[in-house]
Amino acid sequence: MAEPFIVYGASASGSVPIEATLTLLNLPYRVEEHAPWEGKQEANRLARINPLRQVPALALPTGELMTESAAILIWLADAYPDGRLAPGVTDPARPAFLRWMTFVSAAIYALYWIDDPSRIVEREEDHAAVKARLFERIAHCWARMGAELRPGRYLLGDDVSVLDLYVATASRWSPGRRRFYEVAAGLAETVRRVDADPRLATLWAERFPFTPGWER
Ligand SMILES: N[C@@H](CCC(=O)N[C@@H](CS)C(=O)NCC(=O)O)C(=O)O
Repeated sequence: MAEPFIVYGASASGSVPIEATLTLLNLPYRVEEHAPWEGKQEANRLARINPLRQVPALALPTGELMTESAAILIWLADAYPDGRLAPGVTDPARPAFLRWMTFVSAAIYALYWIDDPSRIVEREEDHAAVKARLFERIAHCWARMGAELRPGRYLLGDDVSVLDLYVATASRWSPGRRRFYEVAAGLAETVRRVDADPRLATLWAERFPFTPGWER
């Protein structure tokens, strides 16, 4: 039997949409837990997998390692087209798919590197202001996406795609879902649909539970 996929990740992190994708595709995988934000030792343990000391990473059955959440999600959807988790290369929805996958990764997700403001600002008294501006910028990016996308049942039309899984997860990070609903009201129904997908109920419960007050 082929080696299963190995997801290097953590609950509530960017590995969750990848785990959701593997679940919807019915592909065998196991998760190796890494939470690099928990300290130097944890970060160094991850360095042997990803020298950037970040999750997610995915080991393919061939042994090749991928990092970068958007690339992993697009690759999985393309490599297993029967799962219909992305518009195909010639599908009219493909440009929008690539655009918004890259947008979530580059304009939004990458900003969380300064969720620890000491990485860019020395003075501790400035940290709260950095965080406030960071979350404002993220809300602004969600607002842009909300203003430009015209979702159907899902963000790109009638079929769920890896973009929906990506947005359903990332929109729960700070500034949080309530703010997301405010600034991108047109996308609210689609993310709620993904939250409620019965095929993902176990995954959400184990990896990113909807505990009381989760929407913030
Ligand atoms: N560009 C990366 C970003 C990954 C990322 O920021 N991961 C966070 C967890 S959700 C992380 O590992 N943070 C630890 C750190 O940056 O030190 C991707 O899209 O996969």
